[in-house]
Amino acid sequence: MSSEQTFIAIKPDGVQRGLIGPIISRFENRGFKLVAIKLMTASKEHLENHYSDLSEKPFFKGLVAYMGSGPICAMVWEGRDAVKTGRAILGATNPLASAPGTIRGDYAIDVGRNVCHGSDAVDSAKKEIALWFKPEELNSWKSAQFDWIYE
Ligand code: DAT
Ligand code: MG
Repeated sequence: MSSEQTFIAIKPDGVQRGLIGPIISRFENRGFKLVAIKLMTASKEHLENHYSDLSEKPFFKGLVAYMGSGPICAMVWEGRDAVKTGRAILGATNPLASAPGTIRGDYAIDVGRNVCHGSDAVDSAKKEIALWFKPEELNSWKSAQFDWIYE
């Protein structure tokens, strides 16, 4: 359980529904550290690259269109076990299967409008961070809360 970085993105529906603040709060409140953030309307090519492992799926075209339909709030969050814990904070892919208390379980209904993305493994997090951010956009800083969050 080392310190990791994970790529978290508030999808166009989450941005449109005013959920940037509440979603950021969940990661901040848990104790994770924000190291990069930007609002970005992604191109078709960029999104096809981001979801390349799903290119054979019947929902791929619709997924890329939805993800490109407006700005996305792209972020990198850092902390102990951040990838796995980030997925737990998000909830299941299908919001109807997500427990209340998770982001998708509290804010979404349809799988195709599930408001938030989170990396599913340390390796994919590295790839996604490199796709969405330039190295100089990642901030290296020590949070003043660090010693109150970690033993
Ligand atoms: P996750 O976003 O939980 O990592 P995924 O990587 O399997 O899930 O799929 C990426 C996105 O694609 C997901 O957030 C919503 C969409 N999606 C997945 N399965 C779907 C389905 N059966 N029908 C429609 N959209 C789907
Ligand atoms: Mg995924």
